[in-house]
Amino acid sequence: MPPSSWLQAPHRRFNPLTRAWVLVSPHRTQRPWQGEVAKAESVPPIHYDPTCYLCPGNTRAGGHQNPEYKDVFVFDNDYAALLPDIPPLTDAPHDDLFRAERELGICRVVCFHPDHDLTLARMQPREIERVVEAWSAQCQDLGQRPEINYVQIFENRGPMMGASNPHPHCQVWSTEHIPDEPLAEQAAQLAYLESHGNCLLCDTLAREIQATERIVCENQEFVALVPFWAVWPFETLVLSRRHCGAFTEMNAAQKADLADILKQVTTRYDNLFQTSFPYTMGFHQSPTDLKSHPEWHFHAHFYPPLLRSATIRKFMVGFEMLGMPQRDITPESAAERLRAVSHRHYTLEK
Ligand code: H2U
Ligand code: ZN
Repeated sequence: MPPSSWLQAPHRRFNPLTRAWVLVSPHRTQRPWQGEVAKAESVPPIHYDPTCYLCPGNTRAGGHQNPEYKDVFVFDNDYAALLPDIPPLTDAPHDDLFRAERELGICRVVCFHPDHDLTLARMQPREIERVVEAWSAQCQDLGQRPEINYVQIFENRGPMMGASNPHPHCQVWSTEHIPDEPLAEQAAQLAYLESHGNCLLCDTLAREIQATERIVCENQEFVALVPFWAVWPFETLVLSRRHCGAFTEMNAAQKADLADILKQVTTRYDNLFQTSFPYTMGFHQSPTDLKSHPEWHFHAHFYPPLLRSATIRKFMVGFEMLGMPQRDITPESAAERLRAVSHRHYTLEK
């Protein structure tokens, strides 16, 4: 095989952000598929659902009543995975083999909009900007608490990703310890800064802009791309053009453009298979541990499970569970497909 054909040959790619590898098998995209190809059924919109725990004015499962909110509404999770006020667990095992320690935290839910039927893709940019403002305010509020050292914001979109409710919302889990994923990214970014004197993601973005083939969409402040090392078929990384560490460091222009790029990415996702595209999305940013973190570059990860249609998903099983992640379609062809679909939401075309 000539050396230039590496893109057609099975290969592995390195993710410098997590320092893990992904196996790419481009030759397998030709293999026959006899599985299901059905389109997801569309259901008529419900703007207010009297049985929804998140709709304005309704009573939540925990017994609290939601206000008649008009834009964004934040509340403490009624079934929080973490609690802010537990004493140190002095009786917990703490040796080389069995180790447990306290994890303090605060969990909240952010309702994006009173309309039960909306999604980020179909909200107005100004409305998404209010959500960005709310995320920033949450980071400010939670981050200033001495017991909180990391604020993780994430959205589970769609039942395929385990979202418990279609009402547009996300979760905020803030913790005493930095969780494993951002911790691994922090170590890699710090090591890169120390060895290269530059930011890892600033350098990555410069290379991606030069290469162009993995870029999906962009605006003045942000670029969305399928990273060279993407694991999920249509995974994207949303990178701030400026070296900025966290929500709390963003100016008004950055917040407006973050709202815009989130709408652009989610619209292209929905248009790909003409469905409300499922994903887990979240932001990675510097910890709130009062230390200086010049290594941190703010970004969002979109991890969508769909592979071939509105119902056919990629499973991380078998070799992926026991060996390492693997993908068939290349990140370059995934980016090409996301670029090729309209920037206008398909529901507006009808
Ligand atoms: P997910 O859709 O990503 O599961 O998020 C919904 C969260 O909302 C979930 O963590 C919380 C659940 O605990 N929730 C409440 O706090 N109160 C309710 O009445 C319903 C759901
Ligand atoms: Zn609702």
